[in-house]
Amino acid sequence: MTKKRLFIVSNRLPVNVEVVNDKTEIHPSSGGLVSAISSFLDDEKEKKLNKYSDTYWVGVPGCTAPVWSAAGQDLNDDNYKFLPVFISKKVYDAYYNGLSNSMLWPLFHYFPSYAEFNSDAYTSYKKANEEFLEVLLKHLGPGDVVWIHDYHLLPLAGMIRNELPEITIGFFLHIPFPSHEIFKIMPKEWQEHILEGMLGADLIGFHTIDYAAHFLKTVQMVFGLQNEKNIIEYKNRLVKAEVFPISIDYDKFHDAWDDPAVREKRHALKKQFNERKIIFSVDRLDYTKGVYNRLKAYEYFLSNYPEYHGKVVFIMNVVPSRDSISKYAERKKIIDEYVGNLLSTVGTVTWQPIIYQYANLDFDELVAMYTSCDLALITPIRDGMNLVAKEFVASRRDERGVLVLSEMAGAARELTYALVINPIDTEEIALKIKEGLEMTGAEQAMRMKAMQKAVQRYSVNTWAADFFKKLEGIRKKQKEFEVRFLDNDSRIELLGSFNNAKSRLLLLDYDGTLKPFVSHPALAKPDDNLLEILRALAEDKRNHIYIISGRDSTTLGSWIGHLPINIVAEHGAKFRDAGQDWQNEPSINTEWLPVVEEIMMNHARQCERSFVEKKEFSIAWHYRNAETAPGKLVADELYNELQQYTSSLKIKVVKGNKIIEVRNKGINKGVAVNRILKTGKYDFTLACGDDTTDEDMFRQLADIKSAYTIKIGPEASYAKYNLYTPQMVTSLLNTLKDIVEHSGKPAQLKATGD
Ligand code: GDG
Repeated sequence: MTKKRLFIVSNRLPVNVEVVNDKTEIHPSSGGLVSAISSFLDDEKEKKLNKYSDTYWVGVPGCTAPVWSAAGQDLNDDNYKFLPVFISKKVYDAYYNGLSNSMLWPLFHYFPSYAEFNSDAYTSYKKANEEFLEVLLKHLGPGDVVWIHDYHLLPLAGMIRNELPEITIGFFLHIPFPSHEIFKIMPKEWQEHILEGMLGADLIGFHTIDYAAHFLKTVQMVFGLQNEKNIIEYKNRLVKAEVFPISIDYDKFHDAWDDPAVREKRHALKKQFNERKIIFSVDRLDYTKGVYNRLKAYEYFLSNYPEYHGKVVFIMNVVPSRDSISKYAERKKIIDEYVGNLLSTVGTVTWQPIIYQYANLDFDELVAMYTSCDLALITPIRDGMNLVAKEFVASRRDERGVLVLSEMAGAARELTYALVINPIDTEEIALKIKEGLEMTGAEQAMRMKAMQKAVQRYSVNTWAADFFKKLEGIRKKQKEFEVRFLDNDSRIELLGSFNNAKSRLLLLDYDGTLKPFVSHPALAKPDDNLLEILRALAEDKRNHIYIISGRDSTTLGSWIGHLPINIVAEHGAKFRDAGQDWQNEPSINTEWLPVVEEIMMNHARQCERSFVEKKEFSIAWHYRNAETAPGKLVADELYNELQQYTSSLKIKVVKGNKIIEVRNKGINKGVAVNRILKTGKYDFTLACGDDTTDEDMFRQLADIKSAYTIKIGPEASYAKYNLYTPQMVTSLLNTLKDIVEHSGKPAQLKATGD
């Protein structure tokens, strides 16, 4: 097996290069992402599973090109080869501070009023992403895998895809993806550019189901693209959105309990605060982290429960961050003032209710704090995941300590045994602090053990391994989905199989497959030529023909009911075997139809030349004749309203080719084909269809070797082959008719030149 190369891409390289007193200093920086990927790679090496010959890390080095060159070979790490991206200071500032942290960060964390929409900053954002692209293009080759991280690089996957359509790309977003209402606050051009960029990846990872769902909904609202089981069909490719809750190196934190330096610091802290209960928090200085609300809640706790005066201390560590952005500098001032006030109003000569540090803790100090506190108070207003919560849990080898955690942190989805609070509810936080400080040892242990199990189960290497596994999975699925036109060889093979088969199944969609699309469904009546082909084919007892359509049974019956062929109407809700009566799919209900009809009629009135097609068990709104822009607008609105109305009902809203259709759940062409397959043994199957609804049929037949599935049109599909037009289908059927009529003499089996 030839080995691929892996390219990790993040804003910063995991190394800092500085010149101090004329000497170059190299400091590796080991953030959460580095430890996640390193421990995954080590694990793979240990198990001799590593698929990558080399791992490169692409990012901004934080120094100039000459300084970087001077550091030379010393820069290489055991695990990674570093590829620096040099961006001019001006562009970097606008890309990093101006756009990433002053627009994307606040908007994605639901602080729209903090977001600044500066078009020069967006231009720099694009420019910086282009610089990343340029470095990557110098190195990437066939078979390589790229994994891009975070909001700084949202457009990059799309840019790479334009240049290298075949490359494997994963993308992971470390912050929340907001609801489409929030996303759509930014200019339309940016929305499309960002989504297009993200959709350049094969797999897009999020921390929680909510973020993935918001992304899928946003893609639907902005591009009108639906998803099937989290898979979007975009520009003839499949793109999957999945959930991968990032984690920590559990053992590193769990084992640190016994580290002599940690033990010493823990004992010192315990001694210093004697019998006092310790509350602890640590986070970067950021308005999303809820530091101000936390202080308010602590003050409220002290004023409501005065019995705790002198018996509790809150050690609050704030880590300097992004201080060149005004919103961050303002935050610092607000916190400084609040703490000063609290100390002067509540504190006494012998008791400081709060100890506030604005500094970076080293690892030992951090774990000493995690392991000596009685309660960790983590109250972000919004947080993608929050690793501090997981680290605190992993550190508590003693199974003691209480976690008070905001429901707005991604981590709250997994750490369900925390005392979960709403971060702006001061009273609730105060109450939970009290409850936590008074919790029995037995309950603390029960909760802590349950949370430790949750963190351990999906530790950091599992996270990365899971991502790569799913990335391979979607690449495999894409292979089944490619456009492959029915060429001469395949056509001859198909005709040969048909000729040799004893029992043949022909599954034919109608509109767009046997007849081209026309301005109104009623105009698609079959012509004599088509009827003659179908009749001749049906006369051969070896052929079992099904017209399998979304149309109503009355129309289909009146058009082709006189022929000895079977009909499946309304996507399978009704069916009729040749010469028999119509039957309904049991369990179908139509109580919802009048309401949906009214909603559709209201929208049809807003969109000229659109119309509603009412069937017995389903209903469709068509806008093929409408102007493109208003058609799309009304389609989006109608789709949303129908989604809302149908969310609690057993019905499905489906977007097709210039059509929105509502029908019963569990009724589709795949289910219908499954029923048909049980009616006999077929050694040849041909299925033709043009619409998204035909994909269910293609998927159902995907594993049957003797099945030829053909998508009509140039789009990628689960079908094995594509044909351009309905005329080509008729021509193929005509050749099959010739074979039947000449009883399959081999001389007839040559391809006609379509
Ligand atoms: C983003 C998302 C998501 C903090 N102070 C000190 C220190 N830290 C370490 C912690 C932890 C990390 O920094 C902070 O991680 P978070 O997850 O809490 O937050 P962000 O930095 O905002 O990260 C976040 C994350 O990406 C991963 O996807 O969870 O939601 O915003 O590891 O330990 N470490 C040391 N001293 C400190 O003073 N040594």
